[in-house]
Amino acid sequence: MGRGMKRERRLIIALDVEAEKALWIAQQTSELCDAFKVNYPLVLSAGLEVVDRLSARGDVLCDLKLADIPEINRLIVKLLFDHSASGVIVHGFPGEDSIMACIEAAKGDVFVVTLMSHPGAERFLAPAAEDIAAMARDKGAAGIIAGATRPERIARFREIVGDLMILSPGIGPQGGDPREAIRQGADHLIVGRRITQAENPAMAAEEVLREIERAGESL
Ligand code: 3DU
Repeated sequence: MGRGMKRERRLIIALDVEAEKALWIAQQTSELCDAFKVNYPLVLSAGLEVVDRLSARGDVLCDLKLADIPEINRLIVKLLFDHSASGVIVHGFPGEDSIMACIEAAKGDVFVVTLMSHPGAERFLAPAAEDIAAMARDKGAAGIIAGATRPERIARFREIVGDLMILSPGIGPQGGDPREAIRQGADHLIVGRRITQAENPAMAAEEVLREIERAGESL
């Protein structure tokens, strides 16, 4: 990824599984996605070495949704890039100094969470999400995260962030429709369980890729 996430497949696979399974899925799907995403369940159980190991198969986006004071965010971001991360996902609500600390410490892309995909995001994040997206744009983030469960909001985020990347999680078990997220302006879908819980993850990834392509054609 360096600075600049690939936009070839438009799919990021969320590896919220134990380490050996994550490495096996990465091996099966490395040609089918632009990056792998890791989160606390994998990193806390396997350690940051799993990021180094996955990075042999593709770009690794570390979704630790950092939300701390600038100094602690900076230390964590440094650790992640020392372990071969290609990008990080951070929360926007702690404010611009916390975001800036991440951007300054990163040796790759920083993505800022705007509106999450779960129902509870309605109360605090939904009213602030557009403001957060504008801050991400103004501070030099590579892109934003916007849930696929509220696709109409993605169209508005696109107007705000221009050509920054929009990565959209929340499809499959969370109820978001991949085609709708793409049509409303998402660059990439982040997909976890629909692929990782499938009997054949590569086939499940190919199915998502076909949906992305069809949605792109109907634009
Ligand atoms: O629901 P899935 O199994 O496809 O996993 C979605 C992943 O994306 C998971 O790692 C989760 O932490 C992340 N994510 C969201 O689901 C929603 C957000 O708003 C941000 C990240």
